[in-house]
Amino acid sequence: MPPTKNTQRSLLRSLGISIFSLIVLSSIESKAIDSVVVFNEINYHPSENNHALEFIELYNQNSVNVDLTGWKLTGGIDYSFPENTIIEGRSYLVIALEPETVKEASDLENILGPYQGRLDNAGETVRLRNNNERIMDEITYNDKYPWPVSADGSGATLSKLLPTSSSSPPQNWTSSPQLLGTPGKINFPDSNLPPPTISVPILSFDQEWRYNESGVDLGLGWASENHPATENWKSGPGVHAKENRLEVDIGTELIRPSLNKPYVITYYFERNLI
Ligand SMILES: [Ca+2]
Ligand SMILES: [Ca+2]
Repeated sequence: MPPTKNTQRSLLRSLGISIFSLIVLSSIESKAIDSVVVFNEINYHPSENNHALEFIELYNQNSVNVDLTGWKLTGGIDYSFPENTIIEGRSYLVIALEPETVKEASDLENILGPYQGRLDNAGETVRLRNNNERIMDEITYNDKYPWPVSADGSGATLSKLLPTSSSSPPQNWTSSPQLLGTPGKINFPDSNLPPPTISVPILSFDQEWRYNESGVDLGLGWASENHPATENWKSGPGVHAKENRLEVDIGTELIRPSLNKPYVITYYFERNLI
């Protein structure tokens, strides 16, 4: 959400570090929006290299149903969710390369697919996009450390330890203790594992950001849309500032508001943290 006018005015008078605080606030909100339906289990390299058993399991971290109509899986594979595809709150949905084969090998009835392409045995990136093409979740798994190597061809699936965790850090994943994993079901129902301790840097100063300093009010719903590069949406590394007394290097110099027409009243920053 853009800051109010009063907030913005004080922001512009203060040091650039205040602008950086705005960036952090924007990113937290962005993550909260995007992290509802996530990858939870991936069978990318079934035993004996039997590709017919490949599948991806999604989990809805929210308590309300999510309509996946028009959503897609992209990257290493391609799949478009048909109309009226609902993933229920706190529930799972499986998409397979050969749905019938996975149905026979498990006791799960509702399996979507087939998807195009195959999940690379050595690792690749898979994305979940909503009907606005916005990336809702992303994973770049690998068959080498720090990813769990035990999920590479043993028959055990790559399984997330906690369904409420994010998909990017390899520390959040392990291998399923059983062949073919747990399609459509919680990965570790009887586990007494303590929550994993994970240290993940959320941001570094020099990461790339998309930003808009046009001065045009984009309205309250601006964060729910994708913003490809345009004249108004530019990208540049942090720190974003108009300030010459910072202790860190300025990666992207913003327009001095007093020189801008119209006068800039709101800056927008966005970044996909998944
Ligand atoms: Ca494969
Ligand atoms: Ca599962």
